[in-house]
Amino acid sequence: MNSNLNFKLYYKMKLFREVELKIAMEYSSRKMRCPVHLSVGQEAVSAAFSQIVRKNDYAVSSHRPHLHYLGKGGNLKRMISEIYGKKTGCSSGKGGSMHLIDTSVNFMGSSAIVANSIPIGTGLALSLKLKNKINVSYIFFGEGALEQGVFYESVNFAAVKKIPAIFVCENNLYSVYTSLKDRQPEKRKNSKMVEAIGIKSFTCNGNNVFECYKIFNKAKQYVSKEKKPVFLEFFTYRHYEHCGPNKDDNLNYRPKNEINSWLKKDPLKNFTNNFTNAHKQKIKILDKEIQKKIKDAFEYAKKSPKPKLSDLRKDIYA
Ligand SMILES: Cc1ncc(C[n+]2csc(CCOP(=O)(O)OP(=O)(O)O)c2C)c(N)n1
Repeated sequence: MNSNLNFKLYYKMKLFREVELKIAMEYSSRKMRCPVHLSVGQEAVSAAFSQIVRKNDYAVSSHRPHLHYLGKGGNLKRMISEIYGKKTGCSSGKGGSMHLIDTSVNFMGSSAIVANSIPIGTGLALSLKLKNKINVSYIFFGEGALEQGVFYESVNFAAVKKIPAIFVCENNLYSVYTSLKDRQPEKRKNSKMVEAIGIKSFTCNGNNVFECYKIFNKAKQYVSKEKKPVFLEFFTYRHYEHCGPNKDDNLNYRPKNEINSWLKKDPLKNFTNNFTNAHKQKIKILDKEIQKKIKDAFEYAKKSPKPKLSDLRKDIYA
């Protein structure tokens, strides 16, 4: 457990968890005026992604994009500023939590409309192929996006055109309050379905950061070698409500035993337990660094100016 990679994976998971918890804590002061979809419990996927993705790869995401943006190398100060609606935000304070975009790190956008960014990420993959680039386009979405027609159009297009797209599905079993079993045929394997459309697919335990790392690595190598797209499905669970800073287990739409069994698989807790006492000192140093980084980002965001009314029509392309 003392390899550099393990510390890097720990650092990212812990940073991601603490950022989301800080947003949750500050939310009640009513200075963040956009809805927030937190990824507490789902950190392993983005932490692993952060160690595989390259600067010139593209990424797009959904309504739950914080950790994908940070994983892609996005700037924490700019993300927190965006959530506070400030001019220094990555979308100039006009997008909010669900509409992060930062072309300086090739994070090409996220959208509140379920599945909306999938064709954009697919188009980016096509552009990479047309320009003979070695890079790939990562397309993040929840399993709810598999209930939208554009997912199938995009996967079909990617298969036919043999483009470097990595479709990343974080399957957390719920679309808002509705369980997977009420939305998709029981026992259907999404990976098998996507394979039938013509794309190589891998599934992965989304609570094991090292497994996630291995799958991202495998996917990247497959796309580079075969020049074809890949579909990845990570099984994971959100610890907080669908949208907002609270827990909503009192609503009883998720069975108690299910919640408890997933909480026991907490990706950060379990990974941290693997470090021996000899590494605790290093972990302490990393934790301190993380707290400072988050404190600085929130102070920066709070102090930053709001966009001016005259900026309202800037950055509009259509
Ligand atoms: C086209 C569309 N339909 C419905 C919604 C309302 N909505 C917002 S998030 C969401 C749940 C999506 O679930 P999933 O894709 O699995 O992502 P998760 O929230 O679980 O991360 C829904 C139905 C929407 N934003 N867009």
